[in-house]
Amino acid sequence: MKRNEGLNKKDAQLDQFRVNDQDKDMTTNQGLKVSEDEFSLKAGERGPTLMEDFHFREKITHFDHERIPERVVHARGYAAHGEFQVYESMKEYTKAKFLQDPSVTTPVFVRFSTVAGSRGSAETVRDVRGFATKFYTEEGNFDLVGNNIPVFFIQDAIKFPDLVHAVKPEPHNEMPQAASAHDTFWDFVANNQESAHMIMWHMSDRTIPRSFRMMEGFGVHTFRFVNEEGIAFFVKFHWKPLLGVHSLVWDEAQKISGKEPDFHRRDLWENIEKANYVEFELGVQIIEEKDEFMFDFDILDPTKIWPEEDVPVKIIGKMTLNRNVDNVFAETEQVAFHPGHLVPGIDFTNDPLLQGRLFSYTDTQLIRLGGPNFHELPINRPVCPFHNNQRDGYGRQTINQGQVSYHKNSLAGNTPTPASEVEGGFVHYQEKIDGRKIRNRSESFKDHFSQAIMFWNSMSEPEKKHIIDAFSFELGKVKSESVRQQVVDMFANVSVEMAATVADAIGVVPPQGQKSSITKSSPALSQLNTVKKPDTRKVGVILGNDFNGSDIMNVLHELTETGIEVEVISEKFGKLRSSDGEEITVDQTFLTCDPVLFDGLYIGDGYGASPKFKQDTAHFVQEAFVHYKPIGATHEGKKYIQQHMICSPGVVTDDDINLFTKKFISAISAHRHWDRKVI
Ligand code: HDE
Repeated sequence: MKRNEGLNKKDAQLDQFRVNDQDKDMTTNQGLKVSEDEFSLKAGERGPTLMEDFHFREKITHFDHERIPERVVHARGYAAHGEFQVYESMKEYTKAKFLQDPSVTTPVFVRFSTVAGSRGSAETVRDVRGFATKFYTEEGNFDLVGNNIPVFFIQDAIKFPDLVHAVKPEPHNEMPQAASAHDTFWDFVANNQESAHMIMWHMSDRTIPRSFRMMEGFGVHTFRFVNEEGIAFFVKFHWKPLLGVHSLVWDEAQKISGKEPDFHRRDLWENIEKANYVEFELGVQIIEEKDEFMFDFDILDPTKIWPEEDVPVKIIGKMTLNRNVDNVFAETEQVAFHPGHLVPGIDFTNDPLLQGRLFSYTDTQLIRLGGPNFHELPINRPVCPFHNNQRDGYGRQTINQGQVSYHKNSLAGNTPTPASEVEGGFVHYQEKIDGRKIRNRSESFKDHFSQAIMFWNSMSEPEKKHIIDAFSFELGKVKSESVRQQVVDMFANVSVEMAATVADAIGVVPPQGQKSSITKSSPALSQLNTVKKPDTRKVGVILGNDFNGSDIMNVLHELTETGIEVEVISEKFGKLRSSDGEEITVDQTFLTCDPVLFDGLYIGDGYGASPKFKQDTAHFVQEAFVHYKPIGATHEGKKYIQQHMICSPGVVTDDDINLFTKKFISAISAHRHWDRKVI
């Protein structure tokens, strides 16, 4: 299957199910033309509705059954279609066909999600983000069901229900929604100390991403690559966003939850609609089998990373998300991912978290999608043919022909036939296993703090401050003083200084202890070291009538040319006129938008007269300032800025319009200006 062939195939497959109801006659589901859809059939104009009104009954019954159970975790998600291409053959490590030929394009479907909240919850809550990718390969579907954080809370899948019960709203009052800032979550943390490393990530800026397009993805578990010769390698998967890794600040994230609960999906949807396609590179870390025990952690432990400085991430391909779904329910809601959907050349390891997931994902689809035939839903169908003796069940769509539905048989020539390994049959990696049946965990899984310390050591000063603030917020919401104390005592194992600062903020006893002797850090973990680009940044442009047309239009033109999205904000919708005859359309009013919805602000010109305008501008500037955002100001805007804040990092006010534009674009690329004194 060469370039685009796979894509065309998936598209053609979906096409069979696409229906456009526009300009069509209305019918019942049996195809009968409907003559009236507003009045139920009654015995007389003011009489009772009649049972024989089959159209009414069909319509209401279907409506009554419109909802399916939401995912028990990752209920709120958003997805897009795209394609993947490998940069060079990975033959040396894996025989997976979609990783061999750089000219082959593989269709993909990616669903991003939050974990804890219900399907209608806000999107910028502090939470892990799911990052699940379905590759429709010619050898079957391969699902990489990962998160935006490379480690997990627990080491064994049997503890997953406990973790999820603890983080979900508390059962006696169903509060709080989509938040970990409550007693049961932190009680779980303090009493399950394997969560320490993950909690450091959870308290960091990683859990409040600016956009799905600006976060990393990780397969988390250690998988195996197996090549044609049968040689296996340990592998970890990474997705690296080409726009870099960027976050919101917590105050902003909370405000967005109210102002725009759909913030992340809107960002994804709008950027794809504008052809700002979303790009991630696929990276792999590879460890040879002989090196399995070379590290000071167990490489099968999902609470550990392989530091990139020790095991480099090899970039092997690129995924581009370039098409929005046609229908969110049919595609995003009905897609069924499973870490056990593999292709030859990729295999599992004994990571006990991964092993448990292999059971859970089919089981959950049975309840969610109502039976065993969810693989027949258009979004889940492989692009290659599938044949076996499985039959029947709720919602079966395939019309299997013939009398034989068993193996072995003679009536159908013993078909469908299993394929040997050389014919492409999946053969599990023949790892030698020799052990006793026990419920236990390896000693090598028992160090819970070294990598949590490494994470802390790797953070820049602003990132450390955000972590302390996040702990103080979350634990500040915990009512049990005992739980607060337990958590602070636990995190003294990471940094006594950090724990003492949090203890002080939340009113518990500061822990005693020594500074850790672990000094290792991994610069790759700090978001300060990420790619910084202006592309697709959203800048609000505050403007009024009589603005300086040539200068302002010039600035806006340059910003747009650089790939920055600009939206003109003013008092009223309509057109603004410049003093030199230019016209510009207002995209938002102060009422319909908010400073938290922009990456930066440009305070332009022409608003001197109205006190209300000044008041609204003050609110926008104040918010952008305290959220460390780039602020540019020229003309009247500059006068305003100078009255309120003199010369601060990320505030650009140069008179020379070309110099101004250059400096403002560079300030936008930097994303946030942490060296700004905000208080
Ligand atoms: Fe999941 N997880 N999970 N998970 N997970 C589900 O499957 C589960 C874990 C992840 O967009 C469920 O279809 C267990 C780690 C994503 O549709 C369920 C354990 C990682 C998604 C389930 C884990 C993930 C899910 C709920 C403990 C990162 C959303 C609905 C071992 C590597 C996929 C569903 C989508 C969804 C079980 C832990 C990622 C219940 C038992 C670790 C991205 O089956």
